[in-house]
Amino acid sequence: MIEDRFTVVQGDITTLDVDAIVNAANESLMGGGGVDGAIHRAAGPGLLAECRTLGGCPTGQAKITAGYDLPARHVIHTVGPVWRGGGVGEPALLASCYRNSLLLAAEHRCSTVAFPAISTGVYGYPAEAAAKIAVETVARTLGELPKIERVTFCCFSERSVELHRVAIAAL
Ligand code: AR6
Repeated sequence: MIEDRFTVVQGDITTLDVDAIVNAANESLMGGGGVDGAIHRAAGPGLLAECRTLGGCPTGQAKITAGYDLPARHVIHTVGPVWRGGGVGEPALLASCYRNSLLLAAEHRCSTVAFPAISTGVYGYPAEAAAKIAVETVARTLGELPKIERVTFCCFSERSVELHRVAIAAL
């Protein structure tokens, strides 16, 4: 069953020893607050130097770098949509973030990948709807990617953990 390949944890994604952690970045890929700031701080200056060479990233797409001082081997930078009420393509763009991140992880032979709750901080996406999209999109995409063994949803709050658990139970 796909959900046997899911783990939900509460904590700081920068501490996870996985093949790739996903960063909720912005289109510049030049760092920021929230999880993006935490990842750049923990990875060290090499990460920003590599990000500068990437030329940014459109919303819904993903780009990969090394993990530098992180325990994770890679960082996959994806750009979630800013929530503007839900009527301008936000759900499809958020789903693209999860799908494209996993496709890129598989291309780089990552078998363990951890995601934060993309767009649910500064970008304002409602957490419950975002958790459903995250879980459903990862489940669907993992069906095509047998070499990805484990996906961790790394939630910052207890509520976010609960929302992801409920969404997994509803699959
Ligand atoms: N580990 C795991 N999750 C975290 C961590 C962490 N260390 N820190 C925060 N979160 P946000 P967004 C959670 O705002 O909404 C940045 O400035 C947080 O509680 O980091 O996609 C970028 O540069 C929330 O649930 O990302 C962009 O400009 C989730 O991570 C913008 O914010 C996402 O919150 C992106 O906004």
